[in-house]
Amino acid sequence: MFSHLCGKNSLLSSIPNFTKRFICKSRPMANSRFDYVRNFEQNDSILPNCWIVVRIDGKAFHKFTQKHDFNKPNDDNGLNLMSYAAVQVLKEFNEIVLAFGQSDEYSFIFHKTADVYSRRASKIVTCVNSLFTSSYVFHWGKFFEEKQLLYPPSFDARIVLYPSDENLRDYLSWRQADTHINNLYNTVFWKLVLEGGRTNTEAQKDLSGTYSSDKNEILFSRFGINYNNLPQMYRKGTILLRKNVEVPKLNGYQTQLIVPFFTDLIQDKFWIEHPEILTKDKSQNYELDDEQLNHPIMQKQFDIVHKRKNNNK
Ligand SMILES: Nc1nc2c(ncn2[C@@H]2O[C@H](COP(=O)(O)OP(=O)(O)OP(=O)(O)O)[C@@H](O)[C@H]2O)c(=O)[nH]1
Ligand SMILES: [Mg+2]
Repeated sequence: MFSHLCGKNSLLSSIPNFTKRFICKSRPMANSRFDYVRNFEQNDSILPNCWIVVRIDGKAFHKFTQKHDFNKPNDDNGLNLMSYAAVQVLKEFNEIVLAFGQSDEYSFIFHKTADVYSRRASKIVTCVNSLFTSSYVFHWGKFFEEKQLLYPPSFDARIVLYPSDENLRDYLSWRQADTHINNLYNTVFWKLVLEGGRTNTEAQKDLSGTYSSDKNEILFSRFGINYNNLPQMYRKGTILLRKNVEVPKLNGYQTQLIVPFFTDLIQDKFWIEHPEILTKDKSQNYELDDEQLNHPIMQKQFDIVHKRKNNNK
């Protein structure tokens, strides 16, 4: 609309840049009698200096995972697709210092100093959720080559503030403890149903009122499974952190990537080993272990770096 005024050879070309920016970007003056409705919009800026947690959770994923024939109780491709969708969110929002995922949920932790969208709650929660959801759909075929996506999945999302580092650590410990409780239950439940000849209702009854030790015992004595030997990803969930890592086959080239960890975050050890989460210092140099090197979400990030490097040649 203002191009004749603001173009390269326009009348304004001799005016200083900051003045031009003002003239070209300022809106026309309020001239509609409907303008007052903007005053109904609420300011939903959240408190400063608090950790911001956005948690997304799959809507009716008991049905979604059934319709898409996910392995029970854990489907590696499904869990890795969740993590790869989360990687896209971390790449977009550089103030996220950690993400934690399990089952159909992911929590994203923005550093307490984050200034994302001037800390407007609905803007943050909706943008994180929609990027996560669209990434889940967009990258589906990379994880399920043979399986068609039958209908569009959706996720709910909430935003929660934690005023202290201790509260934040307790939040993450709560999610990780929940991962263990659910996974132990689901592992025994599906063993009883799929291999123990019990119906869903019978298995549910078998497990009602049992303690962890009872479930471990059923797994060991009836199915020869030592729960502690099951993959850490199932028992502890997936933690995503930013790290400077060496990209294989590039002569020692290092770059920042999003690395999955399958480890305990309840004890102090994790927080001592990764101090940058709380301090928001620069990402540390990190040497990937074999599990991380071969993990699909690392492999996909390496492919992107390789492509970028090849295109620059
Ligand atoms: N088979 C299988 N199911 C999974 C997997 N991950 C998540 N699920 C299913 O997803 C459900 C997630 O639990 P909830 O979030 O409490 O249940 P929901 O059905 O999504 O319900 P709402 O979140 O309330 O909409 C689990 O109970 C499982 O049924 C997986 O790897 N394999
Ligand atoms: Mg759910």
